[in-house]
Amino acid sequence: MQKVKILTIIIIGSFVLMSISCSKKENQINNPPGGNNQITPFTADFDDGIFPPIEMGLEPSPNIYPQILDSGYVKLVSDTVRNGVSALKITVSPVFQTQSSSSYPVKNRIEVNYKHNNFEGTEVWYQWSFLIPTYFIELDPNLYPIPFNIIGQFHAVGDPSVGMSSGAGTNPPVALYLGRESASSPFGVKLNYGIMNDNVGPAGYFPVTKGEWIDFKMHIKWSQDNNIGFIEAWANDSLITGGKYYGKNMHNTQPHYWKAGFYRGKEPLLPYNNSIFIDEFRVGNTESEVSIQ
Ligand SMILES: [Ca+2]
Repeated sequence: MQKVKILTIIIIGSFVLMSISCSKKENQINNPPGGNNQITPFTADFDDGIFPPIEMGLEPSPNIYPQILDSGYVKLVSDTVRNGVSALKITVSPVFQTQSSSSYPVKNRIEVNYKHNNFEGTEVWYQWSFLIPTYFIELDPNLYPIPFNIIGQFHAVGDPSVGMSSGAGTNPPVALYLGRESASSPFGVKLNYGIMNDNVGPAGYFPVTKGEWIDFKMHIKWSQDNNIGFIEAWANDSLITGGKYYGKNMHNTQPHYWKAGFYRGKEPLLPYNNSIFIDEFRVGNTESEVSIQ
């Protein structure tokens, strides 16, 4: 696979975005709306050391950005890697708080974002490796029976043509919820899929063993049509969706973007930190282009 070491990542703490590039050359993926164009394969292996920011700062609290960098809540590590010499460690902390609007609860979140323009009609393969450390602190399932601890999601973008200034108020059409459904349920990830008020539901589940890497692979066709859009996904090469799981996965014509890290809510602000390691984020046209083996 052609390996293009360009990384465009945006770090969010609260509403803060930073785009960072550990690039060796520019790689822009530009698909015209409605097209079925081939995309340029992409790999973020986090092996290029410290990456320089190329974009940063959003309302309402841009000053939190240097806090993230200085405090090490997002950093490259060499002691826990899936491939190569380093991976990214992301740590959520009570100091990172976000609130979509005054009617929404305050939540803790810190994520890296990858923005690429996979427009409607595009069929894309994604691979993403992550590790939940053995010291991860779980929510009490008796207090929070439906954990809201999203470690990866595709987030919507506002469509000005339909009056949307941002993606706020939309749900992620693909989201990975980490936790337990009940005290007796296994620790793992629920893959939620669909557009709110229409077709949202669990599309798959897989257990998570703390301290072990999981290679999560997705095959998605982006569409606003229930009969065209689909996802099929694998965890460590085990199919978790029973084949292609169909349903619309776009709120509008604008391409969604990937976020990974922690977004936790539906519970009081938690007093502890939690970490996740990520490595080998890949995007391609075929399974072989994103295969990690
Ligand atoms: Ca790596």
